[in-house]
Amino acid sequence: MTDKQTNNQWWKSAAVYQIYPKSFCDSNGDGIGDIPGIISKLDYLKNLGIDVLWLSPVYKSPGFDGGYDISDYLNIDPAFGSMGDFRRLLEEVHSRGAKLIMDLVVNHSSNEHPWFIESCKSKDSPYRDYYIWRDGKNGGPPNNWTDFFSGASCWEYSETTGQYNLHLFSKRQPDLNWDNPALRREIYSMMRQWLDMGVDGFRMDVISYISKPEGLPDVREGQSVSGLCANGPHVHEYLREMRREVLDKYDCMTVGETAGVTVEEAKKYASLSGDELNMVFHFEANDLDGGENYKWNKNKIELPGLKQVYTKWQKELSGKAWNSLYLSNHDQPRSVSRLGSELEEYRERSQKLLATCAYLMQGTPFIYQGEELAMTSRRFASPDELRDIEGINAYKSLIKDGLSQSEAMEIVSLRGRDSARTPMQWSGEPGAGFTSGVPWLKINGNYAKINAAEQVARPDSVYNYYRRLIALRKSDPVFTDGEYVPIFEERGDVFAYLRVCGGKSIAVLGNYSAKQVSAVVSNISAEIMPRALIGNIKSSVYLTTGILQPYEAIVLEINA
Ligand code: ISL
Ligand code: CA
Repeated sequence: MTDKQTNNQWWKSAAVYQIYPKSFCDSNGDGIGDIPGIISKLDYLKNLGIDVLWLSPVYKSPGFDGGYDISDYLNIDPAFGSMGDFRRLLEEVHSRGAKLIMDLVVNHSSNEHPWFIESCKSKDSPYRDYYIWRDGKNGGPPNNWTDFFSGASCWEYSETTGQYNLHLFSKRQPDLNWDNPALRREIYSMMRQWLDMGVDGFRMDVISYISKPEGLPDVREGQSVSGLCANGPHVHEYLREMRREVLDKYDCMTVGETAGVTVEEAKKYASLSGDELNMVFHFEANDLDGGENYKWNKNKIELPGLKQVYTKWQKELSGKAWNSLYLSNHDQPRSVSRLGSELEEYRERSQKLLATCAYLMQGTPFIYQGEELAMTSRRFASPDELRDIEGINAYKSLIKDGLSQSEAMEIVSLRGRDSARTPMQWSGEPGAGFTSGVPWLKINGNYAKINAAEQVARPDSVYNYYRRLIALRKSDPVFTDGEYVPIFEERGDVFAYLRVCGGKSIAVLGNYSAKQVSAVVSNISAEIMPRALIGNIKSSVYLTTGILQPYEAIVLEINA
């Protein structure tokens, strides 16, 4: 039954945890995280209060883009384990009352997928139209598009048939042709097989790019390939079809990764009427420091811009569509390094602040592995330490632009994707409790200090704060249903809002600066004694003085 029929929108109050399997827990010492490793940590996640696990791809893949290049959608990559291991994981997750969603990467496949291999063989292959093939133009590629990872042409020439195929990402990730009904049927059938096995839904990789613009026109001055391909002419039609053909038949949860989505588009993708997806990830917050256009810089995200984005999405989607709430993921720098403070006195406190302010807005919270420990972005010293195709290419191009090795490595460490993909820090033991072997990507050197074993045992740790925060969110419908009302909107140091529902008001206050600030909520009158529901400072003086300490967050019930 669907959520439309049952009105059981369990995903609205759920807390989701993203696992990047390669870096989560290695059970057999080969340096690569695996499914048995995940199983061994389920109690850690259960204790945190997680309802849904999202696994980044574990399908068979040559691994040129961390598994986002899939060569077999129906099997598990041997590096992660077997199908038996996967079924056991699913059972163990379900037996703890939790759910599991898979990453669905269907804008493109790997160039090693049998469909693509067949597609290359001849123009008459039944798989030819599973991909996007075109003749060249004026002795070159069909248009002037460049790919997201190398900056070279999006078109790969094939000698065999004398045509080019399109790839928005690397050339090892040819784009699938969603305009072909046979391809769509194949994908729906594959999705049904996972759902029939018991999987509880999907996170859909760059799903906003699946419908390419009519005629594949050249990018003109001021346009981008991403802008041209996002939210294409048939994307909503295809998602509605997917909803009818697949999703409506299951009680599942879907979140679309929708690069280039605007609030207007999000209202269609994630409409509460339930025609397409349950929610989407937008990029407007993370793009504030450069984003899609050009992220290889040292720009900082400033609070005023961030508040504007948060508030716009909260207000615009209210009553119409559903928000996702995330601070970072496997493509973004660590949130504490980017938006909080790495200074030892403030690192834990600022991570707690970020979580409090982000996750008490309206929407479904997503926690990226290690955030609950305030893990930091790793700084890499030399290019041979990098593993990510995007970062490696960016390093080369920064060097070409004239930067020194250390300047280029600093930027790639700050903004590249490897920095947040380093192995989970489970303990202070060698290998950080992640592996007994050599990790596939260097562990952050601070694991002796920042690790799960230490934090689980310490009541005021980030981990235990996240546990209380998740429990608080679930304790009262005001956190799911309450209206979002921004306060102190004009301030550049404080992010604050009310959640209001049925005569109840909650105030969430966060000081994003390293200074003490005064922030008295005007509608707390003398007769109303506010009660602090959670806060990141034990000796807070806020209730008596209205003063917030550096990076303080406090949540008040103001008229109970
Ligand atoms: O990481 C990015 C830029 O630095 C993003 O633009 C990213 O490429 C975009 O968010 C799409 O991400 C997803 O699809 C990619 C994959 O590499 C990412 O890991 C995945 O999250 C291609 O499948
Ligand atoms: Ca392993």
